[in-house]
Amino acid sequence: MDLFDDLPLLTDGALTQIAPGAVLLHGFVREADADLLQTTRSVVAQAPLRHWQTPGGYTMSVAMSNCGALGWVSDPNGYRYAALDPVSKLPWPAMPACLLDLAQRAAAQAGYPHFQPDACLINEYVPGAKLSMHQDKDENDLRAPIVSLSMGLPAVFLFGTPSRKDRPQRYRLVHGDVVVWGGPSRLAYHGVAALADGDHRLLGRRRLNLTFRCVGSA
Ligand SMILES: O=C(O)CCC(=O)C(=O)O
Repeated sequence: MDLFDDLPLLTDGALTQIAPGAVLLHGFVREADADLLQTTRSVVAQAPLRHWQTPGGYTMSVAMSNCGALGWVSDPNGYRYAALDPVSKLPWPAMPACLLDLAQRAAAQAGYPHFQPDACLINEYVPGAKLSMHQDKDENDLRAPIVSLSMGLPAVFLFGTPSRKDRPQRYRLVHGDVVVWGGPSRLAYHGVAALADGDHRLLGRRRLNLTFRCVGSA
């Protein structure tokens, strides 16, 4: 059985409310996807993807980089945002205007106007890579939503509630989909199941995810 047989397929332009304050914008990026990818490639050419160590001593299966004023980093001392890339000791590349514009348009469509992200985490998944259930809670400003763009191979996104005890729902995310969550779902637990193998027309055997956040000042 195909991994996704039990998940509904929706058409571009459709919007699914996945939880209070949380929506999936199907096919939000229908055009200019190659340009967005090229822009992302130029960011990771400056700040290469790398596998962070977790505070528990594990190496993450997802490779990560950042652009924007602040970047999410992890090492045995903990998770945090940093203005400098700890590998190069340089500031993260600036957030390209087309990425900022995409994040702001998606947030507005989901009911969050005035979104001003200062951090964009770039996640690269290869087959088998996954992200365990977690909350995004390292940001100082929890009023702003999270905006998350999927490109490349499809993935199963797990989205729960702010309570770890609640069983998450599963959503199929394909190239061009955007998920936005905030308000009562801002601290919802979420994760990504192990990526199934495949061959995407632009990204081959990979999935890229761009997660925009407003970290804000304390
Ligand atoms: O890859 C995704 O779709 C989600 C990424 C995510 O949950 C995160 O970066 O916190």
